[in-house]
Amino acid sequence: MFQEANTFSHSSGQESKQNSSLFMLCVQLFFAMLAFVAIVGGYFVLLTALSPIKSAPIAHAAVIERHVNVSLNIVINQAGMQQDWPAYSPTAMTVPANSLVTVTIHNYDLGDTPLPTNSPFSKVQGTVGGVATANGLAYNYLAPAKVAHTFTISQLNVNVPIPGDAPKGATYASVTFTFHTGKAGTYTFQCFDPCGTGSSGWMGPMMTKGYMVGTLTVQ
Ligand SMILES: [Cu+2]
Repeated sequence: MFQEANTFSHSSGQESKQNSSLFMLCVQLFFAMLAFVAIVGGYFVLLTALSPIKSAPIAHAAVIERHVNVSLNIVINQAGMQQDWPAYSPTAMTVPANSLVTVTIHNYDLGDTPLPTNSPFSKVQGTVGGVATANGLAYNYLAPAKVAHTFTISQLNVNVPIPGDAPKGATYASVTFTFHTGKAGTYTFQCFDPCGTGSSGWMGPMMTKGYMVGTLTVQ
């Protein structure tokens, strides 16, 4: 009995040594697993946190790739309209948001209405590349005296002066430019060249919807 107990106690001492190293091994394993979980978990947390940032430019680029073309005329003395009042035709356009819009304007109202010297509206602004093309030639500025109209969206800082000269034999001047639309909304496009009536040239068609003032719906 004593012997047994002694043996037991003896072997128990060995066992407790083994147990303690086994315990240490378990502790080490536990911490190793904890570290593993932390690293793997941390990786996925980081991946999740970064993924919107990584995917955002791609989504943005995909959206901006939408590219539409719109045609706009500047007409005068059309049936049913005030005599000698130039007008955009149409005066309502709808384009997609966050997109590129290429506008082609045919200006049938030839002849210039000079802008004041140093008018900011003689500069092309807010278009892709800061340029427009008139009758096949790129430009970023027109001499104030050589402007017939402008296509201006103040809210989007877009301004394109439109020449009053057509190529020989043509009945219109052709102007093309591209701009980015931003968020959806209702914008006004209008002329800032004093082509209207009154001593200032700012009355009549310049302030009347359906003439040199139009609505751009971005949706
Ligand atoms: Cu005008």
